[in-house]
Amino acid sequence: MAPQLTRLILIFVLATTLGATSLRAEETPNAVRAFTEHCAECHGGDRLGRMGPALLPENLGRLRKPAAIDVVTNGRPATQMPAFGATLSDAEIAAVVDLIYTPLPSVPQWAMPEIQATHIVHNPLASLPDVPVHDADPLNLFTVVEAGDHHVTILDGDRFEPLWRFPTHFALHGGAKYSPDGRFVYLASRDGWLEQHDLFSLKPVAEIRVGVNIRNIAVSSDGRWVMAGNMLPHTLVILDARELAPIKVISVVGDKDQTSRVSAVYTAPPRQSFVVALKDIPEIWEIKYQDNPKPVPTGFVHSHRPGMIEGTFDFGPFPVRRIKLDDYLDDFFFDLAYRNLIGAARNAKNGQVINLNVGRKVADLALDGLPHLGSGIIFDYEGRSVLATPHLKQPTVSVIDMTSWNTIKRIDTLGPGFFMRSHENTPYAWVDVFFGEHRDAVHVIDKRTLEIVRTLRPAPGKTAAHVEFTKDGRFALLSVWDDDGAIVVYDAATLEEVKRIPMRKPVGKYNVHNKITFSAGTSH
Ligand code: DHE
Repeated sequence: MAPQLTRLILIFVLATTLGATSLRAEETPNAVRAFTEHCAECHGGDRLGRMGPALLPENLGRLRKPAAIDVVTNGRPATQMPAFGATLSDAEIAAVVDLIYTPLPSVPQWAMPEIQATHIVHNPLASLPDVPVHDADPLNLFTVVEAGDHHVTILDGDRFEPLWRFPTHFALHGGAKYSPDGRFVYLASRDGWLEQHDLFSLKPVAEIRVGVNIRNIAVSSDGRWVMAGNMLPHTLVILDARELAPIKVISVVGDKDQTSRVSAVYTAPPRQSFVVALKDIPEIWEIKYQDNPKPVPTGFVHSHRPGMIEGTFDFGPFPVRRIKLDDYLDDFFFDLAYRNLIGAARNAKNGQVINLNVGRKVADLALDGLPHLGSGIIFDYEGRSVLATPHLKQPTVSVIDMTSWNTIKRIDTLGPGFFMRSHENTPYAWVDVFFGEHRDAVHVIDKRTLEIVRTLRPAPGKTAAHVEFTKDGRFALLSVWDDDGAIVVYDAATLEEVKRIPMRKPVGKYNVHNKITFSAGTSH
């Protein structure tokens, strides 16, 4: 071999060896490996969502890639999403973000046939007794969600003793919803399952998978329908509340054929409708469930004149009225008459008030720091109705006059809070400090003075969160949010501890009476 050729081969071999050394396999950002190690537990190995949302291009909605990199690096405040900036390199984070913006070869279909195929009736209603098999007050029961081992405990709200404990689907989220008489409880899991249980016989009634990833559910005030709002696919599903037979799937599609995840769905009893906010289309949908909805105008009705209804109407059962907004809504809340909807958007600086009768925004609210409105409450203060809500990103509670929509007070807290609760029969409102070093603290605020009067620490070092009252408002039940946790019962007048019931990471608890009477001190 000519010496020149030998030198060339040597240079080539050296170059490739050096190249390989500088790009060793373990240093190459391997997106799938990083995803499997760090993300799959919460978001699912298939990226279809588990405890965390599905991570697919069609579900990332308004989130741009640089913002996604920021979320993976720094975490997302007010969620369970941790920061990976110290665990993963920049290149690995970029690779994981590229991966989640890559479409899956196919996203599972979850239309009527797939939904129907999962429907199981465990105990037909006709086989169930007409009266409770227990002697507890059926209206003073609590449904307690235990996230530690994915169970629910039904708690007697007078004796504070568990009546029934049963396993649930993975990661229930959102409030338990009851039939208007309080007999049936409906639960939704993040992975798309809906369950119905009977609080008379203490037996499961039915279950069905309505989506791949569910947002939340609502029960109509006439007790006939359940509506589920999905994150994936982008649909609303209406079911017969008796045994969860699916009735109708509504695709969530905007004017430009864009689809949207559902932010939340709630029932509005005086309006006989479900109200739905959307994450990716700036609209609210109102869907009437009463038997014979009033005839509505045909086609597209559009008017900018004040006082005129604006929206599009869809026909047939469960007609959809669409109300256009200036901004997307992530969470919302109603006034007591269900005339106004008070909404908050994750990226917005202000809240907005939308009058549902005229179908348009009527006021902006000075609400920055992402108030968690679904966790807010209403009460009377100096003769007027006020709304109070914690903020997920600020250590404060805002108190807002519901006539002028002005903020009348900001109450400083030890950290941002998630849930605020009260009851008509107590002068106090309770708010947790869910985030930060004081997450073991709960403030008690006097509704008459808007001052914090006591700060409780039921289990130092462990998160204390989510309060709910007994039917009569005499006791407040608080969660110690730990696998080795507890429900702590306080006397709501003396603020002294009465009892501690061990539970596996109890999250939310929902009193039958307070929910079905739409108490102003709790969520609905
Ligand atoms: Fe929730 C209710 C949205 C994260 C525990 N949460 C709700 C509701 C919405 C919502 C829209 C009202 C549904 C209903 O009751 O019908 N939650 C969101 C989010 O957007 C957020 C920030 C991100 C997400 O993961 O979706 C979020 N939520 C959490 C958590 O990380 C919490 C603390 C733990 C968990 O279980 O996931 C959590 N959310 C709760 C609870 C309720 C809830 C306990 C019911 C409160 C009630 O009293 O009604």
